[in-house]
Amino acid sequence: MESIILDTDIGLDVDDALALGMVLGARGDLQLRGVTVVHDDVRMRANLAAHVLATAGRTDVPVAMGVSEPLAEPLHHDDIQAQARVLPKDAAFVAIISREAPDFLYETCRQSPGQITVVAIGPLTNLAATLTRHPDFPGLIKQLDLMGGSAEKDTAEYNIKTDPEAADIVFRSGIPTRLVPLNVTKRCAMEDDSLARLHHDKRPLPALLDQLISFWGMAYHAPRPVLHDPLAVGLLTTPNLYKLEPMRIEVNLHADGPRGRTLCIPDANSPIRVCTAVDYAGFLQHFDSLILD
Ligand SMILES: [Ca+2]
Repeated sequence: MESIILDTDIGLDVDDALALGMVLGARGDLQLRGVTVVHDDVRMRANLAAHVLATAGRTDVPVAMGVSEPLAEPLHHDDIQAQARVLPKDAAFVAIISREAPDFLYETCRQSPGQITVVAIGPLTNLAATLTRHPDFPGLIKQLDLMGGSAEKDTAEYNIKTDPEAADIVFRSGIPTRLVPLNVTKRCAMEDDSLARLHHDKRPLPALLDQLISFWGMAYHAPRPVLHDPLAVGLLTTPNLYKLEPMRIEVNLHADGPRGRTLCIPDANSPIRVCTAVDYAGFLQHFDSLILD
């Protein structure tokens, strides 16, 4: 059983909710110790995370609000109203705690040193804040699994370009890290058959995920979710499907180039392992087995 904290920018793309659904479906393998939310409207994101958890009957999982503003990049506002339409009026969202995400991340890892994996599927601002506030954090966390960056030339992926300085702090921290980059994740979309099965699955959590996909799809004219963030969860639940290679990552912090571009350089001594290939068919089957009936 692996203990995890999910650090997410749930609310913009729908893949964060699907990643959370996958974690909840993997109850036998993953113990979810908490959810932390990051970037922009963290109150709305926390409400969404708490609502997904409550729908799955998991009000025992604490939700902590994190940092809204990137370290140096100006804040751009994510339009997260589409998925927020699912939120019940006047809900109490009892799982939301008063502690800030960076302190929650630190304290939870300190209670179980060397045992907790943080799965980070949003901009890395919360983790950078944790490292800045608590310099002993790298010795307490087990590992970091994240979706972000790209190994393609001159590509600045959303999570990194939203806060390049935070990503740079995290990549230099020495924390053992596994990373699934955009060039790998963008080829993995939910299939029609899975979407149809989700649509007809009347259990509360699948029904909510179906509704989130529907509102998101209407708002962004998107035909189907791409499973960027669920692929970061799969690193723990089906590691044998991934090919990983040690690399160091240099984040472009300059205005040109473009800013937030990641250079992945093979380096046998790096604590970071970058995914270069996934068995997509195997992953889609695994994803369905956790989400669907
Ligand atoms: Ca995300």
